[in-house]
Amino acid sequence: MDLTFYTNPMSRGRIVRWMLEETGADYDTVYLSYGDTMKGADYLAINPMGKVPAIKHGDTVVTECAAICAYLADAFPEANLAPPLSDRGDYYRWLFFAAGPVESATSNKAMQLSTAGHEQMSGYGDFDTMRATLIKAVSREPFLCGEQFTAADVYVGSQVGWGLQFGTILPSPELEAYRDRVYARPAFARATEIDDAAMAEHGPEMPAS
Ligand SMILES: N[C@@H](CCC(=O)N[C@@H](CS)C(=O)NCC(=O)O)C(=O)O
Repeated sequence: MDLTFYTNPMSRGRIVRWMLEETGADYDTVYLSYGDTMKGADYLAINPMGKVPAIKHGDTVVTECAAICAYLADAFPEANLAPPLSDRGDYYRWLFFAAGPVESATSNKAMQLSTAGHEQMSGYGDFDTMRATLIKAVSREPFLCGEQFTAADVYVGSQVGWGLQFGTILPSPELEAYRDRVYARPAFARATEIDDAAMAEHGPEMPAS
């Protein structure tokens, strides 16, 4: 089955590139430009949000990084990136925790938005509670589900790594140690090399400094 990856090298697409490299699958990459081909009719037919990343596997389209990571783990079981069906509690829990509470808390932090006074209706309550919960999750060693590295580590590890890099998550020894453990994966190094190399041709234009 054909597998196509829609991305821009400066985007959350890096998470999916890492996951694709973990699976060992063959795939084609289609690079899209911000505000241009990303909002063109051809790509809007794939993702009406006009956002990257997305994948097309045969006739199946998947968007949303966390969903793509979970889908690829199931589509390529030989890569062993999902726990057995009977043991997926932590896997689903932390994958969805990162896609919902962590993603919205870090985005709000970057935009200097606070949930103060609205904690009970906010999906992540307040930032510090989200962070303390994340620290507990990553304190299980070596990975979120124990010995097995899974798609949840690709997604949660990316959220942790980006949060520490961009200052939206205050460091802690547990978060840094977890980031180092997951970033040591050879597939992470391969994915980073591919996307770094694609930056000159396909990345967004940077303002001259
Ligand atoms: N919830 C989506 C977020 C995707 C997203 O916001 N992508 C950004 C790049 S990191 C994008 O494509 N922005 C372009 C735009 O909105 O025009 C996911 O997890 O995949």
